[in-house]
Amino acid sequence: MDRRSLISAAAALYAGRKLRGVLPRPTPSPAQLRWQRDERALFVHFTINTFTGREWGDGTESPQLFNPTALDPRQWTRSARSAGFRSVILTAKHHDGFCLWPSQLTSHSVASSPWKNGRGDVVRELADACRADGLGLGLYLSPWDRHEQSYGDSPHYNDFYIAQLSELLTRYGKVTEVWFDGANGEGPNGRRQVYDWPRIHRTVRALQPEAVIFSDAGPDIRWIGNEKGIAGEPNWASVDPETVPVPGLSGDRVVRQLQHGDADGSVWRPGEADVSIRPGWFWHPEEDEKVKPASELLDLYYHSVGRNAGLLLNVPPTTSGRFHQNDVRQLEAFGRLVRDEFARDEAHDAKVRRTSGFVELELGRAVPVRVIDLREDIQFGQHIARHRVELRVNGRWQVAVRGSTIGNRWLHRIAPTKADAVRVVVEESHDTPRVERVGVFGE
Ligand code: FUL
Repeated sequence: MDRRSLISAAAALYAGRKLRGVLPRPTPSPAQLRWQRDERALFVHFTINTFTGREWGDGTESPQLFNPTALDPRQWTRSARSAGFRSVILTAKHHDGFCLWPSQLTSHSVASSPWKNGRGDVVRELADACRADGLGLGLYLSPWDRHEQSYGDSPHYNDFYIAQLSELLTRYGKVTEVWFDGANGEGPNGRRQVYDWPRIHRTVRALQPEAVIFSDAGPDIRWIGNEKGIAGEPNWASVDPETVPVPGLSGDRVVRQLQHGDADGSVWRPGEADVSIRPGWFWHPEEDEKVKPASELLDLYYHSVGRNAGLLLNVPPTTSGRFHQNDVRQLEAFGRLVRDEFARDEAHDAKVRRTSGFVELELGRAVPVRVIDLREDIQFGQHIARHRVELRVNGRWQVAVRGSTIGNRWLHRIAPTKADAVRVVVEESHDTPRVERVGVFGE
């Protein structure tokens, strides 16, 4: 590089740094804010795989196989609601291409199945159940379609896909989340499909302007980078959109960005942590005894919601079309654990002293502190990069725990410590720190 280009490169770098410092930091849209406050969504993987015992169908399955004996989406929504979930996201179409609604675009759907003599519609029944139980409706439409002949002929399949998406977004009332996974295989003859993501996003915006769009690359909600339900630490809601421009990329840089976000990221795109209550996403009878116990689900709650992410927990119906009793039992027990865990905020009548970046709570009595529940006022963006929590034990302050980001919610679990005052000190922040809430939970 010659001297002139060196100087201009240095100037550009400097301008970039300065710009980053003066550009406003990103903030959530109203839909993203609502989504973050909801915390918990239930994932429902159900399709022809439920009947074949597979995780990925290859698209050659006969629709005759789909025949739930007692489909009951109201059972799903009741369990979801009782466990504190605010929406349900259904695999309207998984990779095998079978549609759980009677799509006009293909005969590979419930309309060709014996279920309800081909007159059933799972999406409709779920939409009705969600409405009845006051839950949001989310739909997963797999871009990868192993049945559809036009797959791999990019313009044709893109038209087909947009038409299916439009059916889903116009027939069933309000949709709160549209879910796009990143799996993208070869089409027939080895042709690779190039998806038209801008058109897909435009379609969702036009037909369901209040829905959030999920994928590795957002644009509203990002995948957390693993299927274990665990967010990174730190975890920023902001990302650098250039690092994950489209779904389906892999590599350390991509995973790091998904797990942690980016303190200087220009775009607001909080993480959603998906995980299944069982080893697989779909129901397999041999996994009936492998349902995660409620205590493990509570740990996942701490590692997702408690780390500034959303928890998306999958519960797969059986061939009956209902959740298995083992899943229902653990799901409901999980709901009770969360309720008990946060039943009594010992700080609710505390005397509060606060300045920017410092909050002190006088509890008025000694409490065996077990959980500290922090919230940043993210309407104004996420800025806190490092903080610590101190407890006053027998009149002396001691550091209980150090943390990094806070965001919508950060939960610290500590060994129970009897303290009569709690302090949160922000040690580093990218802009004015706003600790909105400090909850203190005892034994
Ligand atoms: C992935 C799919 O390949 C899995 O089958 C599952 O649906 C998971 C949630 O997303 O992309």
